[in-house]
Amino acid sequence: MIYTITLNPAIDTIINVSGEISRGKNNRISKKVKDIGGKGTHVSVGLTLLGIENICTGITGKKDFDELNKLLKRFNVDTNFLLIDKYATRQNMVITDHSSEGSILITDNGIKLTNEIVDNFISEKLNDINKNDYIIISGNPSNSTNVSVFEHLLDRIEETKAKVVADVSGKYLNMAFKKKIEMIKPNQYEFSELIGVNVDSIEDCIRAYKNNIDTFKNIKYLCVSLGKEGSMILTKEEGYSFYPPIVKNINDTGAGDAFVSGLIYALVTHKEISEMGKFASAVGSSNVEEENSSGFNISRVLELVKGVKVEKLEV
Ligand code: TA6
Repeated sequence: MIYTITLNPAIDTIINVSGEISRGKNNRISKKVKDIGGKGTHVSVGLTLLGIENICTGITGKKDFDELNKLLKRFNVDTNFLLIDKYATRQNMVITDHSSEGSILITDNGIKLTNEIVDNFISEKLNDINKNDYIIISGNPSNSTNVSVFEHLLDRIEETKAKVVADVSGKYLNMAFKKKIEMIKPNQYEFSELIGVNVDSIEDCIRAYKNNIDTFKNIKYLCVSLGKEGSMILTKEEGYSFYPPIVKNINDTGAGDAFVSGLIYALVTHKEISEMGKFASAVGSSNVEEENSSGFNISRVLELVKGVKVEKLEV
């Protein structure tokens, strides 16, 4: 079974304004919708759309969770969250306009997690996980959560020998990096922060990977996303870079999560690495063309995958 874990899920309010948003003028709302937020939730939507059975789990506040759950049920996502009394599911905002320059993301903090909450989560929601399962930790816990609590979660999961995919950043990525992880997906800034070397291109990434090969010994697949520069997947044996076709940027919030759902689909259906990156790039590109942050258009993915350029890398 595949479990996604969202440690800080959200309900996003997507606000579309007419024309190009700018300071000093009245940016009038042309459309406002509620959508799924919080990364792992988006990965579960993607996997469900791709026909991959998964359980969408995580930890959130009880208040307002029903609204998030209803949004997930629209995609027939199987949910099983630990709900914390006295807290609410956080509310984020995604602002889009007609500039095709990308969205503006404004996020609330969320609940401070503790070891006790993590232990309750594991015993109530992940009690049966084992070495045949995949655990997709996508999205950071709230900033107020001590990194030692995140390490506690990783250690509890490591005991089960389940395979872990981590799409987290900052201090949480640095922590995940120390553990035995199947796949991590930093963007170029997170990758630069991880290895302490500035990375601006695919070439920089390869050089940095080769110069730090020992530090990646616990990571089977290193996937680095470089925005418009494309992405790359490196293992000890081989590496490829991927360049998606240009698409109209309606809303790029959620594209990284859609990309992850494409990676996981390819991973669990045993695709070659060259195919894994092509498919994930097409899924991410299809997501960008959608007004909402969650989901993508499957038939559009199958069209876009033909336009993804792949280059084999010397690793
Ligand atoms: O990746 C997209 C997204 O999940 C948005 O839907 C928004 O909720 C945001 O990221 C949350 O990011 P955070 O890092 O605060 O969990």
